[in-house]
Amino acid sequence: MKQYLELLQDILDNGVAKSDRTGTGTLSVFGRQFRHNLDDGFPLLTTKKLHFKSIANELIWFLSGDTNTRWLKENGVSIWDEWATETGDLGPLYGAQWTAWPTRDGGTINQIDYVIDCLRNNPDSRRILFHAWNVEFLPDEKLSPQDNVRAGRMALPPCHLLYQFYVANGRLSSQLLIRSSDSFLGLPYNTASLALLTTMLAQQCDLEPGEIIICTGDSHIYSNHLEQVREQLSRSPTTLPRLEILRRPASIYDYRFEDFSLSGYHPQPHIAAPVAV
Ligand code: THF
Repeated sequence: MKQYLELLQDILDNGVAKSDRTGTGTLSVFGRQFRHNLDDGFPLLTTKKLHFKSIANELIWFLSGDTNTRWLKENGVSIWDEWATETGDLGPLYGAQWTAWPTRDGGTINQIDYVIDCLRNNPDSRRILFHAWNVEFLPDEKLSPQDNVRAGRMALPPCHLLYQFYVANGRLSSQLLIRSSDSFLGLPYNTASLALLTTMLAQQCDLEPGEIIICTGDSHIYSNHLEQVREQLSRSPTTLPRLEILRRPASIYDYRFEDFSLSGYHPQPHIAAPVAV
């Protein structure tokens, strides 16, 4: 994905040194966008090996409404461990807001059901979106992630927060706003996750996958990822893999990792980097 490498170069060239919540330090630019046509292949980086299983299982976990790391761990995914309590809880973040946004009367709203209903019955709508930024449950910045969870808040505020969908000529496109983009570690995950979600929604709604568009707010590289970024920029992207979904699950909530078949993924070696907590 050339656009992704161009963004990394842009941050190196134009980034301003900024401090951040985690105390690590970043180079940062504001407001960037890139797009990818899903006909051109599945957007999983070829310039470093990505763990597709973590990406797919994280998405399945979000859609299940689960906000505890137990299921993730059982399925070989450790990317949320740093922020969880001893019992694995992360508070009401993504999965909770996507599928069970709390209402005034004590009920919940499933925003994913709403999106599917719109895609099937009102595909020209300009309101086909779901949002994770539920201000009432955002963490208190003075508390640790774990203390926030104990106080009934999210361990972390959502990074990828607004997902919007668009249908034209039988094709489903999507646009995602990432307010804070860890461009070396998180952004490749978020990009592949959006592509996977778009492909799943298209299958469920009898549409073809179209384009994905990623919009990033604070687009940064952590100071302890600079060497890794330079290594990655020295590599050339190769042909993207293809994603096939092997069956049509009964609903968007019934996908399993085994349903996804990725072919032709021949990435260059993994580049390890520490995650800022
Ligand atoms: N916090 C920070 N600092 N960066 C993020 O990208 C991030 N997220 C989620 C929440 N907080 C964040 C967590 N997502 C990795 C990838 C995604 C994460 C967290 C960590 C990571 O370390 N990836 C390794 C491999 C690890 C593995 O697959 O087991 C990698 O090399 O890609 C972004 O939404």
